[in-house]
Amino acid sequence: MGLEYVRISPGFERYMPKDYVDLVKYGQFGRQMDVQQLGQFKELVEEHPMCAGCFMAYFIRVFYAALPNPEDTIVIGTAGCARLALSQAAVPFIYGNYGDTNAVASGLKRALTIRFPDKVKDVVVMAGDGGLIDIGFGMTMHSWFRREKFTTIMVDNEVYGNTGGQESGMSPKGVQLKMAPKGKQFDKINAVELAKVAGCVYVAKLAPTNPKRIAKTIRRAVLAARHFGPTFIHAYTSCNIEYSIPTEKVLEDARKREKQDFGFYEWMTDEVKEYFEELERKPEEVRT
Ligand SMILES: Cc1ncc(C[n+]2csc(CCOP(=O)(O)OP(=O)(O)O)c2C)c(N)n1
Ligand code: SF4
Ligand SMILES: [Mg+2]
Repeated sequence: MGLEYVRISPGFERYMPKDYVDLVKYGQFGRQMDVQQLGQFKELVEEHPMCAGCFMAYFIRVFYAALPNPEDTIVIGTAGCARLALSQAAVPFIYGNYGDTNAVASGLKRALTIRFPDKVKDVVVMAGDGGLIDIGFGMTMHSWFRREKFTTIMVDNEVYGNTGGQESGMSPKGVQLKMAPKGKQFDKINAVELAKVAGCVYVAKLAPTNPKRIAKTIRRAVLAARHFGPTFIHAYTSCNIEYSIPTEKVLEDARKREKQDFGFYEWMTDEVKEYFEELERKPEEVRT
């Protein structure tokens, strides 16, 4: 990790794969890219085996473009659709057992802090609704109770997508799914309020309708975790397959869900607010 590992030793450029040379020359390492320039720079994730038109895949693309220091970031994932793309990105990725992301991230973040006391190393968990709020619930909550300094991003497609359509605690009440034909009997869990009472210092909820806002939210969550404590983003990332959303209707669906359950919401402690106000006056510190 770090720019010194990413850069190619002089004289070795012609022996390295072209994709890697391009990544170092035209990519994000050591630079802050504007998400609105997507398509004009070499991205950290360019290929993935997720379903065509999957909005979770789009969200992951924006996530990588938004990372403040990708060369010093480790991403933790678990079973579920997201890891299909996360494991193909040019950022170190750790794949734990299903549901244990926040326990793995806690240990990793502590170890990195001991190993690199003078350097910033960001740890980001990205996992599904099933992984974080159902099966991994205890580990998610306890990482927040302990105030572990990393970011948790829940890619909420309101279903167990990767295993063919079981309902999760995040599925909306009443919804019928392939493997939950009777319909969901109880309300969608309020993950944002849980995160606030459990000790997160920055919490946001969004639907992926505005890439600039997604990028800003991700950067804020990573920076706040770096300095203050656990941060959480609850992102709606629809599942075309299990909710039968045709690709051309994906954005329309996101706008609809935004009006219902995913209106943009951002909450932070006073300390974090002061930090961002200060940072806006001195934006060069974003890449500290
Ligand atoms: C311990 C364990 N239990 C169950 C599974 C099977 N499994 C793999 S993915 C998954 C559901 C994923 O749902 P979610 O976390 O919401 O992610 P999505 O695929 O919807 O993005 C399950 C139950 C597993 N891999 N490991
Ligand atoms: S099953 Fe759903 S969430 Fe998973 S890759 Fe396909 S569309 Fe995306
Ligand atoms: Mg899911």
